[in-house]
Amino acid sequence: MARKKIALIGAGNIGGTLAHLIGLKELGDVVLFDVFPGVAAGKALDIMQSGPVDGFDSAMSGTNDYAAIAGADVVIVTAGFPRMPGMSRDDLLTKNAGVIAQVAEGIKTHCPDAFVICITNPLDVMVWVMQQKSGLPAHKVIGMAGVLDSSRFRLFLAQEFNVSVEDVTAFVLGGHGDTMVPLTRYSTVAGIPVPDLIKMGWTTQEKIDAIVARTANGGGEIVKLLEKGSAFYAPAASAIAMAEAYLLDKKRVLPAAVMLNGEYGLKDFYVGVPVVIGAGGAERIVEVQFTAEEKAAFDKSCDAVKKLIEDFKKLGV
Ligand code: TXD
Repeated sequence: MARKKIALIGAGNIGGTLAHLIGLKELGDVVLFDVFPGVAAGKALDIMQSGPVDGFDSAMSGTNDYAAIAGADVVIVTAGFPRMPGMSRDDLLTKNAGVIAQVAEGIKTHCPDAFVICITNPLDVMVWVMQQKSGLPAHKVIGMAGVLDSSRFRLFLAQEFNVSVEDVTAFVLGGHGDTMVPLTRYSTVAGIPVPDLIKMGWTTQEKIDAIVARTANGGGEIVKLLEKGSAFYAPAASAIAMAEAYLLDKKRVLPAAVMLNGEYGLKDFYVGVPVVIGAGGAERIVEVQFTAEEKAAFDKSCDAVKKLIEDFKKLGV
């Protein structure tokens, strides 16, 4: 069987890291697409040259020609502009919506059967634009944010409890970042929910509140440290977990931005919820029962996403 083909649209920090991980995990061949084809080709060649050392054979190439993504099985999209000092969220929305519309056209023309994972910010709106403009079925177009947010949450919880990250699970919902909704009663250490761990004296509510706040600001904390650019190792690892779930039909239950179709009482827009990812794409949305407090937080998060979609519609891109 031929190796799988994975197209990475955007060969920046996340794009390059994605390509490296794909090689190391032997997930398939890679086409790196960027408006700067030299950067894409340079990274492709550099990573391929690590293959003999690390023992992988993935073929990698860089391009600015959409024809090169023809027949891709998976497309991961990071193309766009980062937020610069002085730029408003609306500026980012306008610029990146135009980029995503172009990318959607390229995918629609050259690989309409692909599974598409969108990463570009503002995430929940960009993935919606991708689905609308590409016309691909909604279960084949999803957004990465929840895996990253929950991975950050898991790390901070593991550090608080001094246990392995492997034994910590976390459950987050809602839009990416600020409005993320962590469900602590579904977040556990080896199956023991966080509220029980508070009762057991392992931690305090105050400490958990601080961890939740740090998680929601997880991206900002890194932007501040890096001074230029945003997080890329953990975002890339998160998207790879989603691609792997699809390519290997693992049916993993991961939080992702998906198109809701009546679930959680909502329709026709993307927001982060847990979903089963397998060979069918986003195969099944997990709908949990909220407490009143959780529902209020989720509604607030959805309202923030809806407001951005309304802003986008006014742009007429
Ligand atoms: O959880 C999440 N979803 C995120 C999202 C976590 C971290 C970062 N997140 C967002 O991902 C971030 O706000 C950005 O919107 C994207 C990509 O982040 P990255 O760090 O990789 O940004 P870079 O290094 O600036 O790379 C973007 C590349 C760069 O090489 C540009 O030349 C290219 O995108 N670019 C394009 N490629 C193709 N087509 C077009 N039109 C285009 N415009 C820019």
